[in-house]
Amino acid sequence: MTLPYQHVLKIHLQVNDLHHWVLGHKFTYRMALRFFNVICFVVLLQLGLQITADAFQEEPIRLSVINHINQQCPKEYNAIAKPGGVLLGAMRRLQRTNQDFNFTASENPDYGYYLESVNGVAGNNTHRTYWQILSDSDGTPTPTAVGVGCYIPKKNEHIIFNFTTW
Ligand code: B12
Repeated sequence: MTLPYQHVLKIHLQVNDLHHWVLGHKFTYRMALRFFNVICFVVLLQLGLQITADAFQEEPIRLSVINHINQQCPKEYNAIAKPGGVLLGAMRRLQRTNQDFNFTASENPDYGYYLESVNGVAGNNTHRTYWQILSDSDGTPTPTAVGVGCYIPKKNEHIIFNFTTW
């Protein structure tokens, strides 16, 4: 049976061995401290660079939801798109981070994603209603030529989801 003081002695001897090994290799505590500082500096530098790179990887866009049919107040959101990324990505990101915005979309084999509903209001074939997608970059809202799964918004672009009839 090993007594507790024997354990302490064993650890002490092992630490001593390590200390001798360290000294034998001319590796002082001061050097260890300097090494630790360099590691910390490199890690912090990398973290800083990563944060800066991420900031450049984001393109803000403005999303408006207009529903005159149900006499709802227009809503506006700030969303983040990736450079060259599709509108659907920015919408999904917004949905994850803002409880006030939600949507559903269905996949179409030919044209990508069809925007079915926004904030709980869905288009309806009987009533001939749908969510029109408009881009308002120059003050004249214009329907996009493709759907949310294919449309690539530009930085600071204003996108409008307009509930209307066809
Ligand atoms: C009628 C029509 C509509 C109607 C569909 C109503 C209905 N339920 O019937 C309405 C007005 C809703 C519509 C909306 C849009 N449309 Co449209 N539409 C057409 C059109 C003229 C005929 C489609 C059709 O009936 N085909 C015959 C049936 C039997 O085939 P189908 O495959 O079942 O058709 C369905 C799909 O086409 C789907 N659909 C219609 N438009 C769109 C758009 C997208 C992005 C998706 C995923 C599906 C989809 O709805 C049809 C009925 O279920 C086509 C052009 C054409 N000549 O094909 C454009 C067309 C498909 N639409 C187009 C576009 C861009 C849109 C919008 C994105 C416009 C906008 N900026 O708002 C929106 C969709 C918005 C959203 N909520 O996602 C483009 C798609 C181009 C692309 N490469 O993505 C097309 C090709 C016209 C064009 N050349 O610009 N559309």
